[in-house]
Amino acid sequence: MTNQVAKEVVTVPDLGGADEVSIIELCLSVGDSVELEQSLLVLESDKATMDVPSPVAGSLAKYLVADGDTVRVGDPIAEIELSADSQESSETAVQETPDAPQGNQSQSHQSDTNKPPAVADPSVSDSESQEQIVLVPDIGSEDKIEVIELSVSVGDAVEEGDTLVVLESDKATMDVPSSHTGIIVDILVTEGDKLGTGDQVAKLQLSGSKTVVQVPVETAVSPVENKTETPAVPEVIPSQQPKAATVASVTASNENVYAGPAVRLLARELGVDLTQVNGTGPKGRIQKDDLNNFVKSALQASSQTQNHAGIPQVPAIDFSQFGEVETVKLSKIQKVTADNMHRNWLNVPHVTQFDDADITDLEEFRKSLKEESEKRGVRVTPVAFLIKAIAATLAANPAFNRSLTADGESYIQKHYLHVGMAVDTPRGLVVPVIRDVDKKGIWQLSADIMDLADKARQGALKPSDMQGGCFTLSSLGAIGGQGFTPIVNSPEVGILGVSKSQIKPVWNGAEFVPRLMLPLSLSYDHRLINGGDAGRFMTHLVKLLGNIGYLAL
Ligand code: CAO
Repeated sequence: MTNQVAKEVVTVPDLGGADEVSIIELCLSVGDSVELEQSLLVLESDKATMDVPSPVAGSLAKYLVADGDTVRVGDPIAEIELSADSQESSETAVQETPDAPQGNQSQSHQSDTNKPPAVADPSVSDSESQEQIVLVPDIGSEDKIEVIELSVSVGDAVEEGDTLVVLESDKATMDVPSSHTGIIVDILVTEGDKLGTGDQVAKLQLSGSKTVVQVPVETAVSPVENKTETPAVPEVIPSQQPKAATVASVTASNENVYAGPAVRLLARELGVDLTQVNGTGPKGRIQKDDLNNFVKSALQASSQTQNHAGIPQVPAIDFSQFGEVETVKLSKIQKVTADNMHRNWLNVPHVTQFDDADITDLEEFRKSLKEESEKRGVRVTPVAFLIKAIAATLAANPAFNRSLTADGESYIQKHYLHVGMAVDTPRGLVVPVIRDVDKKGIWQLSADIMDLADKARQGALKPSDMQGGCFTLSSLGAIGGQGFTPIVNSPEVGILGVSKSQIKPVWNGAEFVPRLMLPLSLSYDHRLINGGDAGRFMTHLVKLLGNIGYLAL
């Protein structure tokens, strides 16, 4: 038993003939967990791109190279801290010391996986013919693999390296590239055929020798569901194929996507269509960062669409061109209010209904309370009567005391009567809730109004003070105005806007008489409230305010 963490140094595997290659992408960060066969980095020669998969599972201790470095076969490239499983299985096969990198370790592990064989059959040529037959190379298995795509047609001009057909097993997708430049004179397979090593694929017409060539297979370790892979020029190595390195997506496709297996795997996991992603790597190769940036901007675009519900955004304007300006940050309350208003405006189909309540008698009665109000230290304003009348009207019109469920399939009928009251504060608009209004008299309600309005202005309201409202009152009476259309405070379904009372001439059947009239505007959610419901609500409310004796009943 040892407490030491075993490590494996991964080296550059056999490059299939390439002398030196550049590192064009480090796929992981230090500390990342590494799965067996997960791409550690991407190498690129002048002809091909190769992902170097990890020969062991564990976590990335460090990279021993940097992006842009040039490396050769056997150069150490990364150090992996082995997981418990890897340690057990590596007792015989893996060297644990970082000081002794083992150039073939990767190969020993790789041999377990579905890879092209180490050595392909040599080319066979006939210099007297103009034709060349392309064969399936050594696919490292006795099994036959299905042709899933014919990438060319008879008559097509192909260049050396162009993909002729794509094969797919349950573990890998392989492109069979053309070994020479020429014209396709015959395709010797059809989609769905099962091919094995040495089977004929296509016949080329070319000027030169007749050559029967076994070309290397370009393999992607992970299954490639997205067939939109990429072109690049694959390296043709008649005598030897890459062993440990997995040649990445250097394959042709209609959509011209060029990305490595790690990026493709991530794209599949995220559901990203790689044809939509711009590659910023060499030859337009899609890097992990390209994918990340694509996802980020897609999320941003989607959140903007949600915020604006598909409505074109107001263009940003530089107002300083018209005169002196300053930019002031919104307070938290202002931002929350803006979000809530926008959400409610967009979600709730609003209708607003108007009426005037004759509060001549109400005001006379309220003024008669002045002396007692002073004794009690309570200020009684029309708002206390409005809130009391709203609760009574809600009780008589329960349709206004409902909320639609989020799925729109049901409504919640509330059997309590809590009324919210919009309060204008220097920090912004807040709506504290007066609870159980039906159980309180005008004195208590007036005290509650004063208390909550004070707390609101001092910023001392608790979140619970602003929750649970059934309906909202927005009274601008002390400020002014003849009427306005308030926005429903969803999930409530109704809100009453109250404007400044005025003496108006009212026809009593015989003559015009001066009466104190209070303008009311009732906005409602037309999903749950019909015009009839609203008409009944308003009529009931106007009746109560016109004769507060009813409130005592
Ligand atoms: N018409 C005429 N006068 C009115 C009135 C009305 N509809 N409502 C209240 N008043 C008078 C009262 O009679 C009182 O005057 P007196 O002291 O002479 O009797 C004075 O206005 C009281 O005003 P107030 O604002 O101090 O107290 P209030 O109880 O009327 O209102 C509150 C309390 C918290 C509702 C109010 O202060 C407030 O903040 N209103 C703003 C609500 C708002 O911003 N709504 C918009 C939301 S959506 O944008």
